[in-house]
Amino acid sequence: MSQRTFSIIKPDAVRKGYTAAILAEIQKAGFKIVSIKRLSISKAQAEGFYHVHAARPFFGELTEFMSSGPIFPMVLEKDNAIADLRKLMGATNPAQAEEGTIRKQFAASIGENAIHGSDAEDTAAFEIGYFFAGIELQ
Ligand code: YYY
Ligand code: MG
Repeated sequence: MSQRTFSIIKPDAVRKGYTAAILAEIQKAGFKIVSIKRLSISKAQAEGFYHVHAARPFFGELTEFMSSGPIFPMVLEKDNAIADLRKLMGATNPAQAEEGTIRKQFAASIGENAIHGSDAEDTAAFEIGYFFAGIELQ
């Protein structure tokens, strides 16, 4: 069944000029790009987005990094989108990511790992709503 998920091309990948190559991987894998935009977020906005990780030791670094430059948040759609995007992304630590995954190809470290993808239906709904208004999602 068709499903929507949320993704971000993170600041490291944007800085390195990987945006188009990552979008090509996403489209090749059969995702429809429902909506996409380029913007920069504040540290407070990054903290709100990653609130579930607030108690983790890496929270400060993570939110500093996510607010360090432009990002491309996007909403993607396909059958089984949430799980399939996680597969296409590869493991959080790119050193452990499978060959051919986005993180294996484009990420340098666990902290700066090129792409975000929602991990469940409820987090996808929260994350889509955090970055996009209903009028942007038709
Ligand atoms: O969903 P995913 O991005 O694969 O990993 P999460 O466990 O949700 O962590 C979010 C984000 O935090 C991760 O993409 C990089 C960063 N992070 C980190 O810097 N160090 C860790 N040990 C775990 C996660
Ligand atoms: Mg996650």
